[in-house]
Amino acid sequence: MKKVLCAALLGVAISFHGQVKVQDRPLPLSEPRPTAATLEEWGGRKFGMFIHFGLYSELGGVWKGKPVDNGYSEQIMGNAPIPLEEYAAVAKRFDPEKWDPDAVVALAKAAGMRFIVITSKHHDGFSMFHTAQSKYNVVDATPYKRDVVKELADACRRGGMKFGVYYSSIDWHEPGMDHYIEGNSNLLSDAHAKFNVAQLKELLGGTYGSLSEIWFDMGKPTPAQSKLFAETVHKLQPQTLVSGRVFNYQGDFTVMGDNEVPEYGIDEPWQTPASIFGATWGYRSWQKRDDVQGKIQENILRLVQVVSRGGNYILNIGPEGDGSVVPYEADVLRGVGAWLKPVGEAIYGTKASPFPDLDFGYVTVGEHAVYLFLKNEGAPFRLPGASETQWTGATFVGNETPVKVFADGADTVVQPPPDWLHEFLPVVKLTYRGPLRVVKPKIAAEADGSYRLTAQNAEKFYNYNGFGYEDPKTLYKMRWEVGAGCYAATFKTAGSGEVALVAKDAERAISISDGKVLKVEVGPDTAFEITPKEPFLKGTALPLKLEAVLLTRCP
Ligand code: FHN
Repeated sequence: MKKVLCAALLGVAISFHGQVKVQDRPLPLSEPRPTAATLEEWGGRKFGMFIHFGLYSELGGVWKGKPVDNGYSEQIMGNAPIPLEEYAAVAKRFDPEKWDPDAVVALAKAAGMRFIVITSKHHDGFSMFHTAQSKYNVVDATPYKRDVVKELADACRRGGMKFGVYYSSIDWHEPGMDHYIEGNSNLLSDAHAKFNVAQLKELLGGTYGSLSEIWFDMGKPTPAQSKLFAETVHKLQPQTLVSGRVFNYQGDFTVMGDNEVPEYGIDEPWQTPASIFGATWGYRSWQKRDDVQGKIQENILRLVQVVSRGGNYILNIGPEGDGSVVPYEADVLRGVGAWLKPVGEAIYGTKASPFPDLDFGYVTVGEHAVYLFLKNEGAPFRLPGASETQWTGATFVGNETPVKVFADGADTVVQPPPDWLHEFLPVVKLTYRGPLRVVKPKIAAEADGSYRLTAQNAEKFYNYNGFGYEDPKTLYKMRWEVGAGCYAATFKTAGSGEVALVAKDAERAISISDGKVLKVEVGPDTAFEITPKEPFLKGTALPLKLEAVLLTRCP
């Protein structure tokens, strides 16, 4: 009864072993928040367009005739540095008459992107929307006089494209905040937090329609300020996702570091933001742009890596000061789209790979199908631990060429026909009936059948976007695959505390300290896991440093 009640209250997770267990992940934050269906839909979009567009686009990474190369070009004000009045004067000539929002939406579609997020205000504090909070905005301060964010929101609505905005919590245009500090981790005054809330109300009040996400970025808000920002968004639009860079664990999705593809699976919705050239997001007139094919392939690979680990990929363009899209960037996007179009079923709406890292490439999981993205010629390809799945066939996606699939021990072997590799990253679809059963490889046992579990050989799980940009992640779960049976577990720890031990069917709360010995049963389909004591909140770290757990067989 207790277990059923817990499962009902906390939700349940079905593991790839086909088992139902109490949810071993953080509890959601305060309501209202986006529903599970919204999160699922957001997670299924997989590929979107980021746009960094602002006064800095007009400068194109050049100040007083010289390239400024000591940081991102959208931060040229801080990098050059440019005095506030001189930077603000750029607005007088910012007239992006070639800005064509419908063409931008069409380009996103050609790339296979399913959402667009544009900078409504970057760190320079210049608003690209018609705010009533300051005249320092694109309508009141430029010859263009039109609301760029609104123009794009309307084009997205016309084109059936999801739309969101980037919002910098810091503002170099504010007195006392007018300079770059390390990590962009400026503290926010109460007055500035109020200013942000007033702008958020404008952005979410209806003028810009329903926002799919609001991409908070940077600054070092207090926990109360982060909560205030997230609550302001959700009160107005409960289904708008708040990015993790609102910090203090208040976001609805995790944001990786810039251009970072994580090495770990992550147990919550997440996104990798990427720029076409890692050194800038805003337009840089002097950027050397060559090898467009290489750039296309680099971005296809990053998209697939992110999707195979369960995330969304948002790829940036930096329009020029006249509003035009850099032709090279458009070519890269179209190139990715040309690859993606015939294999879209292997990307959109898929789930993360249940396999450990695979030498041949990447895997995603769809409806009764596993997709293999083949990086190299090393056929045949092996899927470890999947032989208990009832495979029903395999073909290349896009051209339906049949592929052989057969079992070899615990491996499933995939053998394409001779001369199969004609294009970059082809995709094979393996269909199956019933559940997808994948037995994870066990960690190596000692000669006497015992195990030494350490942080090094654990599968680790993190919460991201903690207290600030420099403190992005919290280790909250460690998991080890070991043989089934009864063990005496001896804990070696620095410190002591209460944790939950998940070993067979359910978790149990235990106090552990150095030298503690406990009897543990591990089931045939379960792993040995340590998490904070349940229920725990997003961001709760393990309360102690676990040096090792020695598992010796019961007599
Ligand atoms: O400081 C910003 C940067 O200019 C850019 O907007 C990126 C995009 O992820 N975010 C911050 C750095 O991570």
